Amino acid sequence: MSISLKNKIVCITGASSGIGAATAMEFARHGAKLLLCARRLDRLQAMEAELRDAGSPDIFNVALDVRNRDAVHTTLANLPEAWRSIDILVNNAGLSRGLTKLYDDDIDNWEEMIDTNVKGLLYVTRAIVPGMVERNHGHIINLGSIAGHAAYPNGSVYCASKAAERFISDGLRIDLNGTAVRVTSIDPGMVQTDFSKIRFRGDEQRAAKTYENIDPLQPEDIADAILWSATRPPHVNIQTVLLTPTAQANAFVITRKS
Ligand code: 8X3
Repeated sequence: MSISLKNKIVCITGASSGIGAATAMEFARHGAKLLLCARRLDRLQAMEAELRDAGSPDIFNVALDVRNRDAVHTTLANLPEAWRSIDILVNNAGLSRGLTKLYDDDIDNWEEMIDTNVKGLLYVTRAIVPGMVERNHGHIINLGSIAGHAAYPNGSVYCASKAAERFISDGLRIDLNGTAVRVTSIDPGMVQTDFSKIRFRGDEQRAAKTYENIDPLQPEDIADAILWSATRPPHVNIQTVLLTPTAQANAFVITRKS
C-alpha cells in the first residue's frame, strides 16, 4: 500500500527550476502542500498558479540561499505554525561549477559547490530533522549523483561533494535508526536541466554538447523516482536510487546516436 501525500507538507530546496520544479509539480499532482525554497522568489511565485491548478492545496514560497547558515536557521525556525510539521524534505539545491583539472581550477568554484551541495544540505537538514525526530515521522530525500559513486575527469570537487552527500545520507540513516524517519539518496546520471549551463557559466553551446545525440533523463524522470521513494509504505526505506539514461552505463560509457 503506498502512502498518500494528500495534505502532507513537502519542503523542496532549489525548487525554482529543473529537478526541484518538476518535483514540486509531481507532489502538487498528488495533493501535497508545498514549502518551496529558492534564491529566486519571483520564479517560485511564477510557478504558483500552475502548482495550485495541478492539485496542491497550499503553497508557501520562501526566498532562501541554503549557503547562508544564519538565513537557513532563522527562516526555518520562524516558519508559520501551519508549515512547521514538515513531512518530507527534498534536499535538491545543488550545482556544479567548471569541468577542469583540480590543480588548474578556480577555488571559487570549489567554495560554491561545497557551500551549496554539502554545507547547504547540512544546514537545512539540521534545521528540519529534529522536528521529524520529535514527531517520529518524516522522510529526507537527498539529491546525489552518479558522480558520488565514482570520480570522473575534471570533476573531482563536484564528485567529492556528491560523495559527501552519499555518506551524509548513510550516516543520517544510521543516526535515525530506531525512529520512523527515513532517508533516501536519489542519484541520477545525465539529466537535461540547466545543470550544464550553470557548470559552464552560460556557455550554451558547450552545455548542449553534453546532451547531444543521447536521450538524457528529464527532470520529470527524477521527480518520478522521488515520488516513488516517498510513497512506499512506512516499513520500506528506499536507501538509494541510481538512475541513468539507457544510453549511459556509467560516467564514462555513453553511446551517442550517430
Ligand atoms: C549530474 C550527473 O554525470 O554530470 O550530477 O555528474 S553528472
